[in-house]
Amino acid sequence: MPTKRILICSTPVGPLGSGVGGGVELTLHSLVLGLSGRGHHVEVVAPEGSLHVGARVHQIPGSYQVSSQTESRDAAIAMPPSPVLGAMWEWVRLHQQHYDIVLNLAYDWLPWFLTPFLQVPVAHLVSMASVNDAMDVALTELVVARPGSVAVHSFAQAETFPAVTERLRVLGNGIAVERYDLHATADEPRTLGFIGRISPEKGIDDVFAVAAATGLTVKAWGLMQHPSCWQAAQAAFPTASVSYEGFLPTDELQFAIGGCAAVLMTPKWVEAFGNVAIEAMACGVPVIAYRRGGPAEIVIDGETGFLVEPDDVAGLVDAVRRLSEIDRAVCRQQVVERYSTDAMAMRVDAWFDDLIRSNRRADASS
Ligand code: HBI
Repeated sequence: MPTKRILICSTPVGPLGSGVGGGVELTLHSLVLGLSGRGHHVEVVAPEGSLHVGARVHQIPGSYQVSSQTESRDAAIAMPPSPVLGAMWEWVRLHQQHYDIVLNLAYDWLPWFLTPFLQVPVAHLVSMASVNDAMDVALTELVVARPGSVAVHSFAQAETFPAVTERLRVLGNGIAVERYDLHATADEPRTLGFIGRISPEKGIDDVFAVAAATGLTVKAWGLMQHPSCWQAAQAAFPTASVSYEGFLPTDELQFAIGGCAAVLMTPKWVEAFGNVAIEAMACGVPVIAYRRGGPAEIVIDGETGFLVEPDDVAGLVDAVRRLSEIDRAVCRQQVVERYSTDAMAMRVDAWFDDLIRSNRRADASS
C-alpha cells in the first residue's frame, strides 16, 4: 500500500497535554510517531489549547465532553452547548477529501453514529471497556454498518462488548521505548509505584492497604481527579506511607518510576489495556497487577511481574515479597518486542489496509 494521508481525531474531554485524556494522549503520541515512522502523512484534530504532538494539530474550539466513565450505565447521551466534539467532526466532514483514512480515538456516541454519513473510511480505536448502554448499542450498530471498522486494545476489553466481541480487532498498544531507560536495579530503600488518575475505578485504597501491610513507601503519580478517594484511603490506612508525586509528563515520569521495586495496578474496572504496565516494564520495573482487564494480557506471571486474583490484597503483599525472582531486563525486552510504536503501527497499518480495501469493495458494489 502507498503512503497514507491519516487524520487522527483526539478525545473531546480536554486538550492534549492536560492529562484529562488519560491513556488516549499516550496512544495518540505513539500512533503519530509509529505511523509517521512508516512514511505516512499524519495530522491531528483536537480541542484548542492542545500541545504539539509531532504532527500538525488542527485546534478546534468548543465545550468539552463529560467523561463517559463517570456516567451511569443507563445515562442518555449528552452533548454540552457548542460541543467541541461536534465542531471536530464538522471539521472532518469539510476536509475529509484530503485524507485516505480517519482514525477516531474518542469514546463518544457522535463519531460512531456519523461514520456511515462520511465518504472517508473511519477507523475507531476504542479506548475503554463498556461503560454505558446507549454507547454499547451505538457500537453494535457501527460494527454492523461498517464491519472491521472498530478495534480495541485487549481481548478482555472486547469481552465487555458481548454483542460484538468476535467482530472487534484486538491491537494491544505501543510506546516509544527509546524514550524510556532501563533501570537495572531498584533504588534502596525499596519503594513501590502507582501511576494513574486518582479516581474510583483505579483502586487507590488497595494501594494504601499494601503500603500499610508491607511498611514500604508507595509513590503515586497521576492526575488527582478525585481527592475524596485519596482522603478516604488515608483515613482507612493511617499507618500507610503513600506520597502523592503529582502528574508528570512522560519523559519526567520514566525517570521517577525507574527506581521503583515494582508498580502496582489495582483496577476496579476492566482496564482496556494498561499503558502504565508497558511504561513501567520499559524501565525494567516489574508490574504487580490484578488478573483483570488489559494488564492480565501484558504481565507474564513470574517473568515480568505477578498477576494476583482481583481485590486480593494479601496476594499483592505476597507478590511484593517475591520481586527478587524477576529479571528487570526481561521486563524491558517484552516491551521492545511486543509494545513498541513500530510494532503497534504495523498492526494499525494492516488494519487500515483491510478497512480501505473493504470500503472500496463496498463503494464499488453500491
Ligand atoms: N469520555 N466522553 C468521553 N470521551 C472520551 O474520548 C474519553 C472519555 N473518558 C476517558 C477517556 N476518553 C480516556 O481518558 C480514556 O479512554 C483513556
